[in-house]
Amino acid sequence: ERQRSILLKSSSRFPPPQGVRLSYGTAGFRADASVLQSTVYRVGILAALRSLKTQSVIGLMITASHNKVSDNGVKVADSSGGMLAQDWEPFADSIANAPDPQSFVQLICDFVKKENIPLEAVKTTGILVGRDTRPSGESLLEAAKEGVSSIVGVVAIDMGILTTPQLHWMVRARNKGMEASELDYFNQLSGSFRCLMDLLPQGNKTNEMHTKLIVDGSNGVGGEKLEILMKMLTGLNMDIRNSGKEGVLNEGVGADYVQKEKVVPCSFGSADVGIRCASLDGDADRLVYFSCLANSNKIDLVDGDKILSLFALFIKEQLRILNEVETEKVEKYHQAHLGVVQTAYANGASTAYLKQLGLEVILTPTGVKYLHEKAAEFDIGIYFEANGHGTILFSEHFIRWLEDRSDKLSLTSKGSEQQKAALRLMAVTKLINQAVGDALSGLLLVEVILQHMGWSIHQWNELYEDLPSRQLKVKVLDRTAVVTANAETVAVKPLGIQEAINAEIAKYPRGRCFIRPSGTEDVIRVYAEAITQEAADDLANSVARLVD
Ligand code: NG1
Ligand code: ZN
Repeated sequence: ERQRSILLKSSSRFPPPQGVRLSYGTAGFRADASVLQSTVYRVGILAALRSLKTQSVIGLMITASHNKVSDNGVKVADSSGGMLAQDWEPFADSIANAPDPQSFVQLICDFVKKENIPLEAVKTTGILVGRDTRPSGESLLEAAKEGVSSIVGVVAIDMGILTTPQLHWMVRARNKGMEASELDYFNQLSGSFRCLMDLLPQGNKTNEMHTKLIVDGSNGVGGEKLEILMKMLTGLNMDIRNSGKEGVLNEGVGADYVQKEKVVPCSFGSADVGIRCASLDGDADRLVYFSCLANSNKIDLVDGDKILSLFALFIKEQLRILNEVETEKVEKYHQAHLGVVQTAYANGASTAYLKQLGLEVILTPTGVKYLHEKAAEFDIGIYFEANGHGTILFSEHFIRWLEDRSDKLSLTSKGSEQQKAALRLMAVTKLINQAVGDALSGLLLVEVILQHMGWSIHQWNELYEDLPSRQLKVKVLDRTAVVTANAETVAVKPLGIQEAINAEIAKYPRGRCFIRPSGTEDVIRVYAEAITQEAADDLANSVARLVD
């Protein structure tokens, strides 16, 4: 009862906006920052309840990622460090849209009862709250804290400005009983990076041109964090631009812009031709690479699919070395189950390449939560969206086996190729973020693998040639009219539309096309692929007309 009156009182200070319907989409709530105060406050309460339910630390992140600076958003990092459990999403939707304090508090009480949420903390609970560099973040963070502390017994811990993956990493680390400050994060990344550098094959010294990297920080939080991290690293020659000191967040810069428009971001140009470049998004959970072309603002894009391919190749190679067992006496080796997870947006050439490497490739619907979930089913699961969000997950079982194996190898064959392979894999498990896709850790892994292979960005890019593709979005009144199946590759509604799409596809050799409702914008997205750019454009345009 005391709890009820606290909630009534505090929620009356956060009236919901009129006439706005919000939904916990692909990546939490997103909207114009001016309407989010009440939503963020309410998500603070949700996070606090989640913390009591799981009796663990939960995260709350205020960001709208690659969207424009006047937008903002809020999402919850679950106790594992991953996305909020999907069965709580409907509750998130209903509380965000409750029209008044009474109905809001009633929803909370009903949910607490239904979910059997203990209203006291037995184990370590608490909410880590973070935000990106958006100016609106400061007051939204206060609203989140108010929400959290209106649940008796749960405290909000203000982590300040962070990248989204840093916050997820911290939640995961806390719940594993590990140290989880920002410095711990930087120490783990730089330490494991150093370890991989020490294990580079002899003689793989690439020339100066190949070692230089220029990073586009999207005028967001990623650039400034990378500057700190860079000071802790040796063996990398990095020039960080668009780190937010001037220039507008995500405007003409960043991974989303570079990947969708396929042009150079601001402050890159002809002087950078031939040099390896990377681009982060506004909250640094996406990473793409590119190189500038001479006499043009176009780029050679090296997208998430190619990062995935590079990672897959490296891991596969280390597993192969590890499994080169000379005698039967050595214990039976572990057939690590390595798999990759993509969405329908993955370039068809990448999927063909990965399959040709003998890898198991799984498609899921768009949204990190789906990819992550699938990847977690493997011993080693690598997932990436084409837009550059992805990571590598290692199962606990595999990590234990690897630790054991590398202990034994250090006794029996210290310095052997096998021991090195084991140590490399161990370092990768620490370098690459196990909670969520992380542009900073991904960048370090790409860099060290390129040095390992002795490759330039061009050699990497030539692993396979992307099929020309086109992505369009069509503004519609009701995007829910489109319903998809089979990992979004088939539209089952409106009736008959898939047959019409198929008829278009049939006109183009190696044509592939699908439509789906966006989870973050009021649009239907159209994706098309074909053997020429012109054909891909035509196919996308004619299917867009079917949707309109
Ligand atoms: P929607 O708007 O559902 O397509 C976009 C991206 C997703 C994901 C989310 C969250 C594409 C085609 N879609 O989702 O991959 O990153 O935003 O940020 O890039
Ligand atoms: Zn992002």
